[in-house]
Amino acid sequence: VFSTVEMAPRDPILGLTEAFNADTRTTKVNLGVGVYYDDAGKLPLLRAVRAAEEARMKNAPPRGYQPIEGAPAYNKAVQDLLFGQGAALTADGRVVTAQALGGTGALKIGADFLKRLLPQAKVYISDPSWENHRALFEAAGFEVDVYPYFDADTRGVRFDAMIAHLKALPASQIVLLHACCHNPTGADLTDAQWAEVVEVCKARNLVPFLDMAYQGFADGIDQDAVAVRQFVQSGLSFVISSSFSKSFSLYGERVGALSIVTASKDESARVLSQLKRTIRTNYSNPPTHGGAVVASVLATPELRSMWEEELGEMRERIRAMRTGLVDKLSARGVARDFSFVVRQRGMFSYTGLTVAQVDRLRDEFGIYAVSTGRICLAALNSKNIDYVADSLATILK
Ligand code: PLP
Ligand code: TYF
Repeated sequence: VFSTVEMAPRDPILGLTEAFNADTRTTKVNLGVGVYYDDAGKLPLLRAVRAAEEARMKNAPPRGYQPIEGAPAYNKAVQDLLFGQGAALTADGRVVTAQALGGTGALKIGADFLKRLLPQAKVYISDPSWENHRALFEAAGFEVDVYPYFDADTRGVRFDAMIAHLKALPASQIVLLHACCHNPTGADLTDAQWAEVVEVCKARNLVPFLDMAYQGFADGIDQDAVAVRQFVQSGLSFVISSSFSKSFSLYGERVGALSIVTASKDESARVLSQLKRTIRTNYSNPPTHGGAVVASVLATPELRSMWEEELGEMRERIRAMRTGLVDKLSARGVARDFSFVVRQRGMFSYTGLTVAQVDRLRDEFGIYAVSTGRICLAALNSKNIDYVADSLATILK
């Protein structure tokens, strides 16, 4: 039966890591995958996570099935982060949250749920977007199209074109928006621009789907939730996928959530019942450990402040790498203006490097970037930044 199976293309980003791992050069640097490494180049295990894990293991909890939508304490903690502690809409029962297998799992159950509700809708993603967005919504049966987003001249957002495009969409179309720290470009909307997007979504009766994979990586937990909070203010119903992969450095534990903001408590009950059906046919119920650790960190004041401090350290370190890289490039006489790297937010920057330059970086210097020119600033550190700056200066001369 399998003799006709053809080789599938590799994931462009994860495939890069395979090539990086096979590279024997000791100076190699992986700026490809979106993972936060500390200044020693290691994937951190956060102190708050470790403390919560130790406490949990000491209690040796049984591993029964979780509810289909995950643990209530976890889902409540997710809501408090997204909407703010004690938000009115959570108290009013207007949010349905289900623990999911990372942000990707949240997108998947969100997509499956919406496909049954709006079988004719198209999904609009930013141009460009995270590679998996298109693949995932297409796999759920949707046709996927793009709205203008990145401006290669300013390395910011083509906001007028984006708004014009959204304004021209028919009602009930699904619009996927990066809530903060846009992947892959690092170009985010301002608060005032979000207000306009919210306005258009409301006027055009669009279905906003916010993807929040990097809360806390731009300016702070509440500051990065500005888009979410503005949508709440508008009274619109919308969907959010969120992830703790980055903010808790729990990538492999697969901890995320899907939250759906509805018009009423009664609507929430019906939505939850349908969402549970979607989850049941995907994976039945989510795993216990990662969600329990996150919930306990968020609910235990000492661990919570420890986590906020560690998240702040990650955010500040990325910022320092952004300014460091820009300064070092200019110190090396690179004429091109890279100041946009400091304006961009989160882990990534669309650098404007060409495919040929990316190839050269890899072949000559063992520095891996995505072929689109995307680099992950969170992979730079005090030991490799000079080497990266030297190499970039060489290929840009
Ligand atoms: N959405 C965006 C924009 C991402 O960059 C990522 C990155 O991993 C995800 C979703 C997926 O998150 P997770 O790794 O938790 O599945
Ligand atoms: O964009 C990134 O690098 C991260 C990690 O299929 C990632 O979001 C990349 C590709 C993928 C899953 C995760």
